Amino acid sequence: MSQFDDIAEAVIDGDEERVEELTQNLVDEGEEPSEIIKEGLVAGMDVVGDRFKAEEMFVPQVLIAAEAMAKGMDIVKPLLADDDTSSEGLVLMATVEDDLHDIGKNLASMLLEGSGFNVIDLGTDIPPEEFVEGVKEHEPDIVGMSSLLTTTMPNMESTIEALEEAGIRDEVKIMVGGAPVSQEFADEIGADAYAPDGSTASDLAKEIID
Ligand code: B1M
Repeated sequence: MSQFDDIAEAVIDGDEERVEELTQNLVDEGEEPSEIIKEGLVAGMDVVGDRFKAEEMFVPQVLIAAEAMAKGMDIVKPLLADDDTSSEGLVLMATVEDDLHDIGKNLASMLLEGSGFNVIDLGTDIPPEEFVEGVKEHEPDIVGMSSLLTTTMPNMESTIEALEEAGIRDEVKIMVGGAPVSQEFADEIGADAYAPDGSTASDLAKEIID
């Protein structure tokens, strides 16, 4: 088993200390930060995502694994500035108004960071006007919206309308995600992309800003 596989396994096990130790070892050996992220940390989290979908892992384990992955990311992130993955673009990410779910958003944000994007996370329960302010202030390439409740999905549309009213809709690409969201819904509200999971989010993010 490679050292990357060891990191992936430690992420799956949610073993923070081992993730930190193994990640640090690879950094000390001069391994590329982007490779550590892709082949170790994200590879582990991909397995966690698959097992969650297959109901072989449950929310508490997903959270523990995500925290373990974050420990590894903390070590490699500062090194990304010297690495060629540092300039994919800026994503402004948030969960929409009235919705407090953030596990999926955080996961998608980490995977975006892992593939070289800078992410500004506004948090949860973010009203349209805060998205507008965020876009004006940070000038992101992409606005990412997450919603986990059928009752908050319409707030994605209100956010797009607010960006239109502010005259800045066309300055950004809009990506939406979250369990009840679909491609059909994304099309209906005029989003540029729908990501069913975090890995797709990073692939799509690259596509839509190209
Ligand atoms: Co809530 N909750 N919850 N909840 N919760 C759901 C979503 C629900 C389906 C449970 C159920 O009834 N079966 C249901 C919604 C029903 C509906 O709308 N039809 C529900 C409800 C009703 C509620 C409350 C109203 C319950 C109550 O108080 N009566 C309440 C609402 C609070 C609020 O938001 N205002 C509530 C509260 C909570 C907790 C606070 C207890 C907790 C959230 C903790 C937190 O997030 N910090 C919670 C949880 C944990 C869940 C479940 C169990 C798990 C959600 C989750 O984190 N999944 C959920 C049931 C379920 O899904 N099994 C449920 C794991 C996560 C990795 O997946 O978020 O889908 P997900 O993210 C995926 C993709 O969707 C995608 O990437 C991720 C994977 O890679 N993705 C993106 C997500 N966002 C993205 C953004 C992107 C790209 C991809 O870019 C923009």
